Amino acid sequence: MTSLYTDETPKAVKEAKGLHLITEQTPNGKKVQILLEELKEAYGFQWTTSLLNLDAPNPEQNKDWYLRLNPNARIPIIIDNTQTPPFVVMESLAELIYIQETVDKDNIFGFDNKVEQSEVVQWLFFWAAGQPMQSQNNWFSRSAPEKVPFAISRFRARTLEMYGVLELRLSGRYTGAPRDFLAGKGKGKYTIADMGAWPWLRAWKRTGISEEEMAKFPHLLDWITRIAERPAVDRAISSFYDSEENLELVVSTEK
Ligand SMILES: N[C@@H](CCC(=O)N[C@@H](CS)C(=O)NCC(=O)O)C(=O)O
Repeated sequence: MTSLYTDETPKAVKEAKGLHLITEQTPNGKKVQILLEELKEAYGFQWTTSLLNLDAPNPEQNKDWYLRLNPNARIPIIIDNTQTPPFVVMESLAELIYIQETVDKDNIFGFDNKVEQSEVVQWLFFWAAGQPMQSQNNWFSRSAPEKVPFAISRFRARTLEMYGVLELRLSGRYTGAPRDFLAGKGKGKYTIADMGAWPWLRAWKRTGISEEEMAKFPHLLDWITRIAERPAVDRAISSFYDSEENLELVVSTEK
C-alpha cells in the first residue's frame, strides 16, 4: 500500500496524532485557523500545527512530500490521523465542512436543520466562486509584472459586486430585517459560512478598496467588526500562525 508519507516528510507531520493542520498566515489559512480556535473555546478541542514558509527559495509546497498530500501545492490542508489510514482534506472551505461535521457535535457553528445548513453551503459556494475575483484583483494590481488596466478594472468591479451581494444579504432589504450573520433564520447564526468569507473581506483596504467605496456597504462593515471582536478570531490571526514569527512550528526539508 502506498503511504501518505515518504522519508522526506517532516517528522512533525508524519508523527502527528489527532488532527494536524498545515498552514500559513494567509486569508485561506485563517479560515481554518478560526474554526479550530473556535472549537478549542467551545469544546477544548486540541490539534497540532505546522507552518510552511510559502515564499522560501525552494518552497516546501512544491516538493514531492507535500504534493503527495495536496496535488494543488497550496495551504491550508488538514490531516485527520484518527482515520485509518490518515485522511487528508485540501481546499479551505471543504476543510471547514469536514471539521465542522466531525468535531462540532452540537452544531454550534452549523445547523441540525437541513434547510438552514443548506444556507451555510450556499454561502460557502458563493464565496468559493467570488473569492477569486478579489485574489485576481490583488494579483493584477500588486504582483503582475506588467500593468493591465483592463484586468485591474474588471476584477476590481467584480470584487465590489461580490461585496454588494453580501451587503444585500446582511441588510435584509428584501426580508424586512437586517442580519448579523450569513446563514440561518432571523438574524442568522455565526457559522462556517462567515468564517469562510471573513478573512478576505476584512482585508478590503489591502485589496485597494477606498473608504468611500466601502461606506456603501455599512452592514458588511458591521459584520466584519462583529466577527473581529471574537477572542478566537483574534488568536487565529495572531503571529502564532506566522512562519516568520513562530519559527518553532515551521517545517522544512532544506538542510
Ligand atoms: N482554493 C484553495 C486556495 C489555497 C491558496 O491559494 N493558498 C495559497 C495561500 S493563501 C498558497 O498556498 N499559495 C502558495 C503558492 O501559491 O505557492 C483553498 O481555498 O484552500
